[in-house]
Amino acid sequence: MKSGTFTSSDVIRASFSAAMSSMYRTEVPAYGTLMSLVAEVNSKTLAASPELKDQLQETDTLDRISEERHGAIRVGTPEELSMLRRVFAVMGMYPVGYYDLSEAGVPVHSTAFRPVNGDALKINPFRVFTSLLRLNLIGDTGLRKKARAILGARQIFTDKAITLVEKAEAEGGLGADDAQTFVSEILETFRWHDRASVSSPLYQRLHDAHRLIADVVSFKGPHINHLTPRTLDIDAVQDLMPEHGISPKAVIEGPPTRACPILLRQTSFKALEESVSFQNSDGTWETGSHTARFGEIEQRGIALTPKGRALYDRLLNDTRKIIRPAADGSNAKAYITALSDTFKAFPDNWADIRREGLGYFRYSAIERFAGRVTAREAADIEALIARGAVRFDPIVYEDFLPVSAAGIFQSNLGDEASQTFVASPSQREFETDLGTAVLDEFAHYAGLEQASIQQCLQILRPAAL
Ligand code: OOG
Ligand code: NI
Repeated sequence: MKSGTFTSSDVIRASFSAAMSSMYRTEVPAYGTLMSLVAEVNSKTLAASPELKDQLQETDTLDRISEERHGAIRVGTPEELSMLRRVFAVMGMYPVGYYDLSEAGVPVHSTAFRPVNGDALKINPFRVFTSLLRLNLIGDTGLRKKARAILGARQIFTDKAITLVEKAEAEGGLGADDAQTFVSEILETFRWHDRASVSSPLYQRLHDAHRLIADVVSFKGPHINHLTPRTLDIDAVQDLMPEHGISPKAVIEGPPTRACPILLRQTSFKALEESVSFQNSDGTWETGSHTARFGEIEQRGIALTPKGRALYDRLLNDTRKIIRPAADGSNAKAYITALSDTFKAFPDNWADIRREGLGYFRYSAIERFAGRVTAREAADIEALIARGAVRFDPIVYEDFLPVSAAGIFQSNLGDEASQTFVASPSQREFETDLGTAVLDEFAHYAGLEQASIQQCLQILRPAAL
């Protein structure tokens, strides 16, 4: 097949994200409620701020503003992870970043599969935060062996899905019919199974080792555990959730409310207790419950440089030394106050954030200055900014935050005391299991910034040079 007849990977991703959304809204009605609330708050926010509306009109697709931005899954084996890498590649999604969650008491490490280039992000920014279970962090060797055997015996992809991935790899893409079949076959992998593949006593043992182990090992597939639309006012949605009959987690993860948003703020409603059945050894089914699926919202700000990120991490740490948010919300107010106070040390205007090298910016030349700056100015981005010939806008952070991710995990694993593991980041091992290296997000943002500077200098360079 000629490449011109392939469906673009961006289109396949958009159709996958829409299919996931519709499946999840049917399976988890509270998620549908959250989606409506987000859409309502977004349209109110836009109506109240024509400037924001204009700005978004230029950079985003306004009519899709409330659509899903990410989802998350957890897999059990290196084989599952590396096959997922191949599946996501068909949809133009590549692994960016390495997140070690063991430090935060969750026995997984993760990456995010996402579109990388600007155009692809604009067409559809859907990402999947993907975690690999680390059974070797579990002390009980007997249970570990059992879990490995169960995971090793399951096949989370349909035969057709595998065939189509192989076809896409061999031919360089999928035609329209194949693309459509691919999306519906892949959807099967993320579907909920209300029949567990383990007995009730074994589920209990896995659950006692860690709730997450039970979630990954006990089912036929890695059900999507949440989807996350974008909100333009996360504080408003957090406050409104209870009125709509959904119970939000105690506090919003990430930085406090700011004039200049940084990184990522996210919150979720608590995972639902869902009815499942376990097969007894005599073949009969026994009813029980499992808690895994929830809904989340996100609001993104500027991508920070390593220096900015170090400041963010330090301030978050300092806050947590004063007060740790309790899962039941009892100290939420005090936590928010402490967080806002501590973050006063993080500059809150774009000029200072830029001057201090804390964030990444996209520079653009003001066309009417072309040919009207001196050779000396044209070689120096700072001089061009001072002259008003170049403007700068924040580059949006498209990735995730391990402490926030752990907070999201934790709030959905129940309120019981969290477990501790020895922090053991192992990016090498993760990449070996994945079958490739993950993209370094800092290098990526720095590259985007640098390219925008080069382009400005090029445009504004006097003709004689
Ligand atoms: C993933 C939690 C992480 C986020 O937005 O930080 C995440 C999970 O619970 O599997 O999705
Ligand atoms: Ni999430």
